[in-house]
Amino acid sequence: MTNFSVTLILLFSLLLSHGIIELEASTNQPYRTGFHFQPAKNWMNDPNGPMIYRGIYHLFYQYNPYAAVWGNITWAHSTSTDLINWTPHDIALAPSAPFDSHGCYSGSATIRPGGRPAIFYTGSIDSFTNQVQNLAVPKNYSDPYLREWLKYTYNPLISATRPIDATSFRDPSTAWLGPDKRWRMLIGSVIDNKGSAILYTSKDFKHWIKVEQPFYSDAKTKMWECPDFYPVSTVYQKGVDTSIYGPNIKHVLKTSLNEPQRDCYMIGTYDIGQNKFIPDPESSLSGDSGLRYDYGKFYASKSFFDSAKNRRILWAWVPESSSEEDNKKKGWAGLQAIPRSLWLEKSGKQLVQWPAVEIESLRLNEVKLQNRFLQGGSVLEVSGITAAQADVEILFDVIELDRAEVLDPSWTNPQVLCSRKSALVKSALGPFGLLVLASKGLEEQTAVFFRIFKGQDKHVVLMCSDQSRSSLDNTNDRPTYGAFLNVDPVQERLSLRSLIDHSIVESFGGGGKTCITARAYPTLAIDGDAHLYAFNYGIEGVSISNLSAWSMKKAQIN
Ligand SMILES: *[C@@H]1O[C@H](CO)[C@@H](O)[C@H](O)[C@H]1NC(C)=O
Ligand SMILES: *[C@@H]1O[C@H](CO)[C@@H](O)[C@H](O)[C@H]1NC(C)=O
Ligand SMILES: CC(=O)N[C@H]1CO[C@H](CO)[C@@H](O)[C@@H]1O
Repeated sequence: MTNFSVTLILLFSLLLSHGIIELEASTNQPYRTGFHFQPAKNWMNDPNGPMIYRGIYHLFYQYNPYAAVWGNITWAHSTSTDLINWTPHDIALAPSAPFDSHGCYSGSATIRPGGRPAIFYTGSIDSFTNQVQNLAVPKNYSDPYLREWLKYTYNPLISATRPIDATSFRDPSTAWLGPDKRWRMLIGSVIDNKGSAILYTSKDFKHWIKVEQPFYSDAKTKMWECPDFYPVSTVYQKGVDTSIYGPNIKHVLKTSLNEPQRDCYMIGTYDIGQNKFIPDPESSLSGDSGLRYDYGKFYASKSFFDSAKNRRILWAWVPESSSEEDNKKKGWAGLQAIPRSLWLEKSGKQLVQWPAVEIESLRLNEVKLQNRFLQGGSVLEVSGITAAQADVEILFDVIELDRAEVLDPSWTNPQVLCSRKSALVKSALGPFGLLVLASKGLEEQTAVFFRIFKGQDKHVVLMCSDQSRSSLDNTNDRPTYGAFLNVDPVQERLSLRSLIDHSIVESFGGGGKTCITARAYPTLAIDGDAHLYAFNYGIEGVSISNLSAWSMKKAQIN
């Protein structure tokens, strides 16, 4: 971190003492969030065991109580009534027994019949990180905050058996109950170099039997972390309980894959008799067309069914892009993405995600623009909001689609295409979009934008998030992310929403069909010095048919 913050603190106290601005003076911690969940300090990674119990939302998460780096892993615990404002509780699970002496790793909650929650988590049992699976239950079911958890006496309940390697055996999923009254649960692994989800079944939740063949495995993947498996409705956007099986249902299987970290999913059919998942023909984990929840920084996600609002909510860890040294200096590392509702898109070929509606209660001072023409090479400032802590929605009208650049058939990898054609590279239609966390002189900016190409038989929309100029401090990782967006610009206007929060930008293209989350650590575009612009660096003009931007209130994030 740099020493300009001292100057800023002086400036802020000066302004504050004159009552000129009311922005929170967070200048010594310019990268802490205003409305994204994070603990007061130290290291956080995977979300664990999200659930709703007696009207209270619970989020547990992987947490090191002692430092801003990974280690000594426990389950920290917070609760909320609105998914936005959170109250911290004591650590729920910490290493204490031979079956978790070296760490309480990730796991999931299951609501059993009668509304009784239970947690399955991975225990690390030695310095080689050999792993087993353990059960914990609430000490007092009458406490809606579920503040104390009891580890089951007969843990571990599941240990690795050949050919599973106990160092690659973790992250139990939420369990589901089949029509045959047997519980089922997935555990992530890699067997014979094939990334795998292993299925276990149980009659009583305590004695678990491994199903011989993997639930699903893929030789093109390595270790599967945090498998998630759930039904989605083919007829409406509402979520359904994890145990639902029957007509008008498809299933989603998600895995978290490393190098690079990414959360990939497939849509398909669940054959409960054969204990197998059969992906739809066009659904695959690998290759340029593999589906991801988010094409930026977004890992180890976990979903749960919110029975109070009949929706499925997705949580995910958003790691830092700064150096470990910087993380130690700032005293914390890791954020959670804004919880998202998710559902199956009409085509049945992909999911759609959208920030939980509760987040809109933080919106303040709407600024609106309508029917503004952005000619090629122009930038338009959106002023009147706190641009470092904001929510913005924009709808573009593209008129001259005929002039779109032809997509070279070899350009199949959208991330490579976004890197090659950064925000500064002009084409006929695009880049156009938003410059967020931007400094006044645009030395710093995170560009979230579209580019339209003419494909074989239809137009192709590329969505990019370019961090290459997001910080003047080049010790930060500043990647460019990209994905294709399945919207036909002839039929539909292009929409983009970005949630901007000091060091994180979560962007949703086409109403949530393509999502990209990025981290940025500006040195100039901090707090009151952050700006927001709409831009069009393409040759052809585009219109902003609609733009709404809001300052966001601070949430109680812990
Ligand atoms: C259980 O929780 C309820 C509600 O918080 C509380 O009234 C009760 O005293 C608790 N019971 C025990 C044994 O702690
Ligand atoms: C602009 O946005 C508002 C609110 O999202 C919507 O009601 C209105 O129809 C939009 N107008 C146009 C021209 O799209
Ligand atoms: C405070 C504490 O318990 N720290 C421990 C964290 O883990 C390392 C090794 O993984 C131990 O050496 C520390 O004592």
